[in-house]
Amino acid sequence: MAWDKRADMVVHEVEPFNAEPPRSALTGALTDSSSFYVRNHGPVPETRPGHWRLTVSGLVDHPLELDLEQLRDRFEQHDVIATLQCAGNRRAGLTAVRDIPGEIPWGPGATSTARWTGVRLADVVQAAGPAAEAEHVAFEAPDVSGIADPAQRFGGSIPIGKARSPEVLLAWAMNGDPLPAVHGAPVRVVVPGYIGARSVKWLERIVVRERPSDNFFQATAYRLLPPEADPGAAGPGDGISLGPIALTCDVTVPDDGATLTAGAVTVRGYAFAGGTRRVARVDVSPDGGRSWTRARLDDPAGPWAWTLWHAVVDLPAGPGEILARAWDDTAALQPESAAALWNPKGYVNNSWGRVRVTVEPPGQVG
Ligand SMILES: Nc1nc2c(c(=O)[nH]1)N[C@H]1C(S)=C(S)[C@@H](COP(=O)(O)O)O[C@H]1N2
Ligand SMILES: [Mo]
Repeated sequence: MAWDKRADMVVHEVEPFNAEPPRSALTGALTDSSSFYVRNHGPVPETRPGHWRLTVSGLVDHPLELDLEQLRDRFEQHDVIATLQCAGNRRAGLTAVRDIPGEIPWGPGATSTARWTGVRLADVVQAAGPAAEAEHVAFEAPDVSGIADPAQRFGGSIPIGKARSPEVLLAWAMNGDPLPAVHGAPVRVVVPGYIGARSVKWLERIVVRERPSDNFFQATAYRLLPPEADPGAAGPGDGISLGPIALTCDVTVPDDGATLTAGAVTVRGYAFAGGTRRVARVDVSPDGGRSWTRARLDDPAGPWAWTLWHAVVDLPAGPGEILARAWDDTAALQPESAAALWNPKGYVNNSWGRVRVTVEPPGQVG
């Protein structure tokens, strides 16, 4: 498998490489790097660590240019365990409602969790001396994407308040190993709690600005359009900008389409609240929503990591659906139906988790 990924990765596109692990791979607190989902908008750029430079410019008193060694030497090193999640995670649930041409029908695997090592973006921005008018921090990468017309390099931005938060890293290691090329080597941004698109890979430039980035992937894409909008006609500023992730959860075990035996089964899954919220409760239904059982929540590996959960439920015989729904610590519950969430680019399907199962009656003894 390309890019050192596991053999059973679900490959949506070979070039650019876009792939998610099977849902059963998402049952650990950390996702090993060979299972971690990949979301690319263009070809993986060739970057040579020795030639890599990071510039910090824009509304700063002291523009910086740093090589990898200087970045590591000048700033304190930190570890953060963070879940990344694509805004298109679980899009397949929306595509099932109504077709979404030109967008990848991600299952529940466009999310994964790793331990990231690097320096704080806050420290680097502080060293550059941000001006009083600074409101946003923009990131630019060298990979060129034909999704934008004309083709454009990938970029995005976050508000300066988030950029100053200690969890946001410029990371060169993932799960204790050097960052793999496909995940952004030599250095990527990791913005915990925000949609994956803001965690810009192959980072080359940081620009401190008064306004959000004008990059296509900030200004036009990764915005939630109303259902009647024509996505081809959408321009900069249309729709709702996506930043902090919306509360979501899904089932990782059993698999969608599994055949099981009636009786006690353990249902597992992940839940993620995004932003600065926490997962407070998860309920599981073995019978399409007629009855519900409170799931047990594992302690997350850190404040920016998903919450894994499991519940033992009594599965009735017949074709059926296992459902899962999460609450966060503002007592907000996920929306029930994907139909109500349908939007032309297929972002933020945070409806209840659902797997279809066929359940056979217990076998006769003897
Ligand atoms: N330079 C660059 N950074 C990028 C992207 C990209 O295409 N190019 N994709 C973004 C999106 S949409 C997501 S969801 C995450 C995925 O990170 P991963 O591929 O390491 O899982 O990277 C983000 N950073
Ligand atoms: Mo994404």
